[in-house]
Amino acid sequence: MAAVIEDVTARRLFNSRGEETLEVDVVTVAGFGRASAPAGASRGKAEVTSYPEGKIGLAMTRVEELIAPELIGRNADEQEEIDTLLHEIDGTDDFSSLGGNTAYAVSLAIAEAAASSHGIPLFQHLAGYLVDELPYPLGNVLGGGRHAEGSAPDIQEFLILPIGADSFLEAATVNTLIHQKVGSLLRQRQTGFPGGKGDEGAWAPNLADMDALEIVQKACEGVTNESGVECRLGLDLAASTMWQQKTRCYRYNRSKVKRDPAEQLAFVLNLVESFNLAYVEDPFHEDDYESFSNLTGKVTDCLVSGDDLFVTNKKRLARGVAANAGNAVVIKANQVGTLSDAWETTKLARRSRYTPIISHRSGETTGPQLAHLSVAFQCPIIKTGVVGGSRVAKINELIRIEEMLGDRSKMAAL
Ligand code: 2PG
Ligand code: MG
Repeated sequence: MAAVIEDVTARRLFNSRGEETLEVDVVTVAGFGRASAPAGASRGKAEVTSYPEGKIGLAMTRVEELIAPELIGRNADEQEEIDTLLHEIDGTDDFSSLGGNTAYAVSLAIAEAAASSHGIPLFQHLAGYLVDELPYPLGNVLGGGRHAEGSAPDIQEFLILPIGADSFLEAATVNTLIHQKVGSLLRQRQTGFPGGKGDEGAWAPNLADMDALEIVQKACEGVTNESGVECRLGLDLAASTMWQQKTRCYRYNRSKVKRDPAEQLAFVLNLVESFNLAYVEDPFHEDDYESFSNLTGKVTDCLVSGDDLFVTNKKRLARGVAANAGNAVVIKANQVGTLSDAWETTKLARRSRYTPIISHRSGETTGPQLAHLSVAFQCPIIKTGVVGGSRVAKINELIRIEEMLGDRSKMAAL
């Protein structure tokens, strides 16, 4: 009885970019759940539709008029059934009637309300008592592309992965130290560096891609030496944002270079080798399974990850697995709408030996739940930024989860 739903309401509030977003409250007999939806800037074209045509206003009406009446009286423990019901109420293939973000906020608020009704943490409600692994935080320390403006680098995210950390707290500490060191190296290099940051709290300097990589490498090596914790580099090229269908080239605006798919492959391969990259996300545009496959066949000890390519969609991932188009997949539940959909894709990833990387969006809220999803979905890596309130909300929650697990906690196997 504790988790029987008594009320479902929605409100309009703001994400970290100051854009309007949706928050949903779910009240049960003995608990309460609240969840809000994030937003992407470099969105995959196969993602579900974020909001219906009428935006947040219509999404709120849909929660009130279509979703709440169906959910009131049901049990919030029935996550899968409720997620299926959201699909049925929506009635489209891409959540364009309710909005994927509406479905996501409802789905997550339901899970949160169920956990609260039973007085247990969200990750244990979703996955049970036995889960005990913490993910490594893949931290964004420098960036450009769609997440910044002006003459920031063309590449969207320069990432770090503290693979040698023994605990989540240590891993998070190392990431903050590297973020700080990148900042001081930038100040040394550019007198008058104004300290600007992009959407995810990563530094957004006036710098070319290669110079940016060298700075992050230097910071990473410095902190690795000082702390004794091995740390490696990664990139999210978000290549769909550079791809020009007309000329069939990737256009690097800042460096004024165009690369055709073969040149892009050679460029990325050279970066992987020269900087010993542990992680490369979206090195090619979202329909180029073939280049993903070529790169995957050529690298060793590097995760080749699809974000815009797979959009957390099980069918697209299955196609990728068949084509050997990577060895890792970004999991963003709002790309598919519900927790159950995201979990299905995560399970397929694991069965196919693809590393699932759970991820924030560039426009985030301060909701901490991504931390719980990372542990419950047993993702060995979480991509959630290093600094900024909405990023630290997830990092700090993982520190709390690690404390909660006590002696049982361990870092995931990479
Ligand atoms: C990405 C994300 C998050 P966005 O491309 O991986 O870092 O950006 O949310 O803008 O899609
Ligand atoms: Mg990405």
